[in-house]
Amino acid sequence: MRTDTPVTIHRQDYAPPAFLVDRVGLEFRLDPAATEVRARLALRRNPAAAADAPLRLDGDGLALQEARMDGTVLPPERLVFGADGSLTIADPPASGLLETLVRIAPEANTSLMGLYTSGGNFYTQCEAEGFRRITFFPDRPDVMSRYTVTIHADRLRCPVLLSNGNLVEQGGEGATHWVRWEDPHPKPSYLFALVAGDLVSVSDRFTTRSGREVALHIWVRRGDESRCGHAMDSLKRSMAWDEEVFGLEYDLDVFNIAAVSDFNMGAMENKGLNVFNTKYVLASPESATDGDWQGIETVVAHEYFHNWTGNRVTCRDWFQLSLKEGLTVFRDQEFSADMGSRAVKRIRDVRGLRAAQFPEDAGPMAHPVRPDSYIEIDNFYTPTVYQKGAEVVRLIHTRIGAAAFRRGMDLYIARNDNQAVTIEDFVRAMQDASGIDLSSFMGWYDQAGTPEIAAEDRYDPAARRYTLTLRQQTPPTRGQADKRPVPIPVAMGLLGPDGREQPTRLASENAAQSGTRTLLLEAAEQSFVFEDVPAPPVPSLLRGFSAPVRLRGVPRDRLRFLAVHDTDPFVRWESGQQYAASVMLEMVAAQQRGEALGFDAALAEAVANTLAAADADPAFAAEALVLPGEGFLADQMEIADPVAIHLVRRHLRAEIGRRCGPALRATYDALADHGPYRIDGASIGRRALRNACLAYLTAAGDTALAKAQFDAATNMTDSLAALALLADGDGPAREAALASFHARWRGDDLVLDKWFAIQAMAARPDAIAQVRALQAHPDFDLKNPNRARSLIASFAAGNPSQFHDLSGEGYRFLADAVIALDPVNGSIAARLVGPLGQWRRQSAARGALMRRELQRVLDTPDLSKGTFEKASKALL
Ligand code: B3K
Ligand code: ZN
Repeated sequence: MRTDTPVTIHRQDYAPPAFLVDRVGLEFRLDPAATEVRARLALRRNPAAAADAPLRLDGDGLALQEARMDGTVLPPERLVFGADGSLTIADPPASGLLETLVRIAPEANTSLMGLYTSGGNFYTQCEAEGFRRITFFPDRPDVMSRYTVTIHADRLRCPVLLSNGNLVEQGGEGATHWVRWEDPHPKPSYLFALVAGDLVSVSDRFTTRSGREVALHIWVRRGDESRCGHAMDSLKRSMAWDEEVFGLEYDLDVFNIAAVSDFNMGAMENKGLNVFNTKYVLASPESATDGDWQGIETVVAHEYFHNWTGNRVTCRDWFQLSLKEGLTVFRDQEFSADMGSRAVKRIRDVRGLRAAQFPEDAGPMAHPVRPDSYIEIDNFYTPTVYQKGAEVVRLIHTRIGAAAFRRGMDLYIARNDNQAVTIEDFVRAMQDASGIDLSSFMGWYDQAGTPEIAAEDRYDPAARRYTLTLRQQTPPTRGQADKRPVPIPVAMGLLGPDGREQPTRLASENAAQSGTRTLLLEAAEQSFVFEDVPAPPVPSLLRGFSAPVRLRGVPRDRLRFLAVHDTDPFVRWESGQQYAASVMLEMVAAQQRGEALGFDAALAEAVANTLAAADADPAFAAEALVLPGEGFLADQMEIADPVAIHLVRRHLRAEIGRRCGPALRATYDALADHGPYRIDGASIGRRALRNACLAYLTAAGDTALAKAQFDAATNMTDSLAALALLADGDGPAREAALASFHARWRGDDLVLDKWFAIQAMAARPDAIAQVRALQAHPDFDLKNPNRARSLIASFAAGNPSQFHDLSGEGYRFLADAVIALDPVNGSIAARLVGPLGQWRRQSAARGALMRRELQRVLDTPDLSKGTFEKASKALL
């Protein structure tokens, strides 16, 4: 158990920083075991803070060698060290130059926060609070400074020395050399970066529309150069897109990306020097799937877009995190939609939101997009802050329209450039640019929980009048029992009995409108009256998923109708999914009662229709073919039954595979790719559809086809799709395929991650024994976040029927992993706790076992505060 109770930070307690730091000079002497960091801070009292506020500098694990103020050594009695690692300087002057020298050990840093080594090279990660592990500093985003960074290092071990901004000087003789980087833009400490080592670059150029020549470099380990093309291409397309869509240009002469295989998350937007997980840089057709390909495009764009939304305009405090993350996710979503199929992109994003954010919003870690408190900010880089945050930006976009949104962005940046601001500043800019009162939209930022809406309608044939009543309510979440209504834009249309879209006229309007319109549901209940409606219509609601809500109670006959006829592709897909979900949930109930599992022929019919029309848009067809996932179904149940859900889904897949066998096989054969391998939207869509067919055919018992595809595959998408299906089954084909895949890819970390993940997610009765055995595999490395996630998180989050095995062994495995990982990397350990927190949604027997494991985690000595926060909140 922790002996202290970690401090909770509250949003309401915000106070401006006591001191500002206008300039920072950093000087590094790099050494894996003992790096020296000399910092010169030009400080002055913040006129906006109390005149006697102390000069407190954050620090974490720093060994102070010396400290001077304006050249004079500070005596020990003026240096007050806090238990949290901080340093307070007694009797500070109103302004002055503080110089400190500290020593740190990058090679001993397994947390991957601050300065650390990976493969003998040096990398940093500072967001959110890692800079304090490098030097003493007011490590908070509202202290923005201009940085000059000098790096000294061994010339042979570290030929490449990088930091933010522009390279301004270099030199050195003999074994060591040095470089100096200057970043002309003021920035918060979390955007500081340093990369040094034996790296090679793939380079290109981009000319901005005002004529700035930008050198682009992607820095990788020797041998990885040939796999950077897609990342570079994505970067150039992102730069062009941001100019075209938002008028935002890059603002330095160089843009560096460094790829590292030990990294806590996807990537980091440090000013001018993005650091990326290799997973989001390196790709070749043989080694990366289409999903990886799309992930690279998205993440490269996301980090690049942060240059304006995050870096030039940053967050006042970490409660405002969604100011940069929600907005930047919205921007990367729009970018990807413009690069490929908008409808398919939207479907995927909504799938992701429902898989991760909806359960979070209904669980113990539910928090508003702008949280009110935290213990460890690292725990709040969540689907709620990112994905729901992006949905809220989208709501505003929908409400005020694209043109006003663009004006709002211009205003937001013009007003707030080089400042650390709040979510109110963003909403105010959108409001001022549009002239539309957006004050009630703050409810979306301040209330946790997923709003539920329901529709009721009435048709009056004599008056040709149609009345649509919409109701909303948000379920209570911890600490927020009563919720007020939020403004919900409901994009909608009306379909006539013939399935055709009808023009609509509200009673308040003079003329009818054609196509989609948006109703604004602001109250708990509101009625919308449509005139001149010739026949009882079917309403198509929430087109394009116009708000992150749960739409309840659409009758099945309407779902079937909409799935076939609606003009909006999202609603067509959604209605098919909701129809299938409602059938499946009924089957789960039957399974629980011990009744035989029937089959709803409409599901096979829908698959047949999808296949018949698949030519027009294979990627959409692939999305439509996939049955709702196990997590999505569990999230619809008060008390989930992961085993019954799994059985039902497997049963249905086999049944559909049998009933639609010939059509599935015909589509599968017709889509065989004989030409050269191509990565474009159309080719990706065809592979997705073909592999969706393969999944049904395999479920129906034809494993020979998967084996043949695995043996013949020349790209990772097809190879992995087949391997996953084989790994789910039994028999010699399984073992042979896994062994040959391992033998072929043993030298490639990113592919080996897939090999671990596929086995962790195989829903076989021996899954727990398998993951335990894999943990002892020589290629397993708990210290590497990608590898740890590929086994542990893939099992706990991606294999629900086995994770929730009634023996409780799945829970024990996860808790053991958290306990082992916590002292190594607390931030990854904390993120693994999540699945155990869902105990309230499980049966009493499972819940008790889950709580026991959470308690065991909590009882562990010296737990990190992040893991403490997750485990203790989960138990509440
Ligand atoms: N801003 C980083 C995330 C940092 C996470 C720190 N625990 C990546 C991104 O969202 O772009
Ligand atoms: Zn981001």
